[in-house]
Amino acid sequence: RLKLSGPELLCQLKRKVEVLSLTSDLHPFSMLPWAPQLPAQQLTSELGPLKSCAVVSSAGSLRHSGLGKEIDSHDAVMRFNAAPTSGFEKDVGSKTTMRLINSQVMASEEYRFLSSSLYSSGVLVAWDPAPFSSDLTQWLNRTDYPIFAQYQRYRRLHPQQPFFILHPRFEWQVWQQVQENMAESIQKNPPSSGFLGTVLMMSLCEVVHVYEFLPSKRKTELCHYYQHFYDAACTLGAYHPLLYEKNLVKRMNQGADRDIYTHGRVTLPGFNAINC
Ligand code: NCC
Repeated sequence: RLKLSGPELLCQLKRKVEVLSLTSDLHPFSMLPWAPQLPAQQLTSELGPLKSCAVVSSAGSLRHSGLGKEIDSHDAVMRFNAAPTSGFEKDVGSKTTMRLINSQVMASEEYRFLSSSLYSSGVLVAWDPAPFSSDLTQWLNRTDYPIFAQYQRYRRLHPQQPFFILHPRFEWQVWQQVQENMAESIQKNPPSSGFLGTVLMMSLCEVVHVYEFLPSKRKTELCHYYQHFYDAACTLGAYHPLLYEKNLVKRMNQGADRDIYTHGRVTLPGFNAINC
């Protein structure tokens, strides 16, 4: 199969992936009594366009990076799941514009989704590993975790905070792009939050800097910068096709290789900034 160049990959991603979120008028959600809790508008029409954006992976290699100031200098900063800033400002910054969370974080007791202040700043965006090519009704009745029950509870507690749910079509469109550009078959599990968030930001921002998704010289088996837990699978992937996602990001990077080594920094253009 033909191996696409970086610019070709970027154009393909732009052409074939659309960031879609659930809206209150979308069938079958529109039939449900809690439909009015869903946003009336698409995430992309509410949040963009933005100039410079930072995507902060949760990797252990952010420790001792000193990247906090650089990360905060962006117009918008995206973080993931239960990743905190408090106590780690020097390395990861303190600004949180968007937080992308998986449905496990919303549903498992240990993450205190309904009670922790961690989730209450910025815009929340949630996703659930929906079955491949299932329709929305099937998904609604059989989500991986109880994302919708938790969504309703959270919305009642924080009615003013913007909170979007990604359409499963988006996650599988991204997966398809990873698969189409790899020589081998990849596991049929959705991409990691990190890669979904990167593509999401590429559709909102003029330029996206992704931190420690491609590991720097600080590469470590420490899973997260905020926990004392060691597992190389966090960086290389097990459930998610993480290694393949990273391969794709490496090929699309427009920054210098040196920036990856020193800062764990990748530079990607926003979809509106490329001419295809
Ligand atoms: O670990 P997680 O992701 O929250 O990390 C966010 C994103 O950062 C990138 N990452 C993280 C660690 C690391 N060493 N290298 C990295 O590149 C990845 O892109 C990752 O997506 C997820 O994708 O949602 C994930 O969530 C966790 C977990 O559910 C949450 O952290 C809540 O604790 C998953 N872990 C487990 O299910 C045990 C993880 O597989 C993926």
